[in-house]
Amino acid sequence: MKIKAAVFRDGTHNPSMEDLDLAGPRAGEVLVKLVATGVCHTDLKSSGPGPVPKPVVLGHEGAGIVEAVGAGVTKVAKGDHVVMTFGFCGHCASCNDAEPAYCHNQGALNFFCSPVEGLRFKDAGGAEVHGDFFSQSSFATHAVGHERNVVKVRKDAPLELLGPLGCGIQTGAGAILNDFKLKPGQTLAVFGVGALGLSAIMAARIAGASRIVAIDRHQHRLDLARELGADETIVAGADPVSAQVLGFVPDGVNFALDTTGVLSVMRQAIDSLAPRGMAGFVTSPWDGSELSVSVRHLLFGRKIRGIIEGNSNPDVFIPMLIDFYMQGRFPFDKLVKFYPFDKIADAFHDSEAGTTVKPILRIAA
Ligand code: CXF
Ligand code: ZN
Repeated sequence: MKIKAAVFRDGTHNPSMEDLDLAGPRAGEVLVKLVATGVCHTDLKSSGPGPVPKPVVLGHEGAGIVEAVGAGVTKVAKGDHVVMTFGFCGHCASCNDAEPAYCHNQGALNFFCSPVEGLRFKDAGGAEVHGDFFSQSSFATHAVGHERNVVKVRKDAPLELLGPLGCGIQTGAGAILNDFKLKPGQTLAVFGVGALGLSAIMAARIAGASRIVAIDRHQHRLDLARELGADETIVAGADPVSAQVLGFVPDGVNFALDTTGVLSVMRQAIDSLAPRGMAGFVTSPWDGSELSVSVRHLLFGRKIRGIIEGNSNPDVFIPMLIDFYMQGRFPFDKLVKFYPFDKIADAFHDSEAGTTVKPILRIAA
């Protein structure tokens, strides 16, 4: 079928809006007419050098309406409202253990954009364009996902808002609720309060955290963090942040979440931990550089853990977050600014600059 999509060709944040031919849905797949899609920092990084081949249609926080299903699909039907999430294989050891975010085939299904069945898009000249980014490529009027990474959602929720639950929001909230399993009375420091960090703070409030410390370079984000549940805020600057966190929570925090992937910040998160505390990180330096830690500090039962996609089981966790939102307990709409689809370059710019926490592109009414 003919669709419109944003095609990243030259390593910049400026895609061309193009007419493409889309193949599918194949067996097990779902064709979604997109209503809106979030923009995540992984889209920004993936438009440049790295593992994602070009030209490519990016986008991995799609929300829309099922238009057609391929052979054998039983999970959703035409007309269902869905959120598209990350791809996973469904048959490796992690998937079998219901931890699909750690799928052993994660790279192929999310970043390499070259499915064995062949590329999904052709441009106006008949040349191939990579798709299947995060098993969706949602910067487009239509996207094809596998039924595994398409989550049916309640129809009374505002569909245009829901896409970011597929990645950024579930990553932050899931780190707290699925991975840390923070208990009432425990303490948390969040390093970097963009979409992930703010989602973590809202989730920690739901879980009953006794003290939440937010750290960021931008005062306006810290103001929002306080509004959403942070008790203390720290403007990251010259002084070691860990000393300031210990000023608020002298024993150290039970949990520290780094959302920056900046090694010096990750080290501050680890240095803020109480004995037996856990530091989680949700992204890594794109260049693969390594972290130095004090082994003596870790010896006291402290732990460091990588957390992908909030260790979420999306079919369970995304509807749960929507229920929290509808109950007024998880107001993630406060993070969002909407852009028309053809202003995608502005959305990328504002996300990179930090002036918009979570851009959402409106694609159709
Ligand atoms: C990513 C984050 C880095 C590891 C793979 C998954 N999530 C999406 O943005
Ligand atoms: Zn993402």
